[in-house]
Amino acid sequence: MRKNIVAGNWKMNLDYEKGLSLFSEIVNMVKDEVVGNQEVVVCSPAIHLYSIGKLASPVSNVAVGAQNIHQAESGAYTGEISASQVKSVGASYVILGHSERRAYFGETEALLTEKVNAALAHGLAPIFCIGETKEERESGKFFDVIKAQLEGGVFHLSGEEFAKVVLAYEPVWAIGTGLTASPEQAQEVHAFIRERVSAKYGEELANNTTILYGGSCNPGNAKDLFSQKDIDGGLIGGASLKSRDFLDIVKVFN
Ligand code: 3PY
Repeated sequence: MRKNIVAGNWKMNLDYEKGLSLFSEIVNMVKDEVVGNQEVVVCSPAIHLYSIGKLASPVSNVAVGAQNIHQAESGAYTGEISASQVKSVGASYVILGHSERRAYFGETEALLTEKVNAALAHGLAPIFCIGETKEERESGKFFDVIKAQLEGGVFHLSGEEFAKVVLAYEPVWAIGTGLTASPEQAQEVHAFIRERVSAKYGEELANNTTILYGGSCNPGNAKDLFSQKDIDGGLIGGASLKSRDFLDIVKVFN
């Protein structure tokens, strides 16, 4: 059976102390309130990773992730962080292909392929984001866009490698806009993604693939979204910065 995951994406928010205290609150609330098998992941800025990794280690179902890595092993890449460095501070996930990185940092499918390979080579599970812009949705091209992002970013992997990848459908028009895909719109795309995975890797692997929804997911809409057949959790932006809101989303799977 596939895993249900709720992952927070803190983006470039929270100074060191604030990040630590939010993470401690999350860990305590998870201990007290989570009774299901859902996995909780916090993807923090790099400055928090070491310390929150230490706080997370006694709690088996809170994992830590980064928001980016460089594709190279090591070397003269001022300002960058490698997969092995991220792994060495206790992270187990890394978000790759987020639309903000595609749009503001020019990340292409070719580059993302290298980053996905680097993550897997060092035991980090990619949370690989895909999703269409407003124009692509309105012109009806969104299935083509999503297909191309899957083919370009992760379909070069072997089945064994792909089994470690978590996918996240994040419609760009729903990120930071307060707009959310309706449960039906999201389910339609999730079912399409699972069908593409099945065509490439077979039904069993497709049924075991966790596909998250992201894009203005909050405590008010999480239940309706997560009750859809092919939605296995969420990648949470703004609502992951408030422990109560984040936990209320996590607890949809209790
Ligand atoms: C959002 O919900 O804004 C996100 O981008 C989550 O990654």
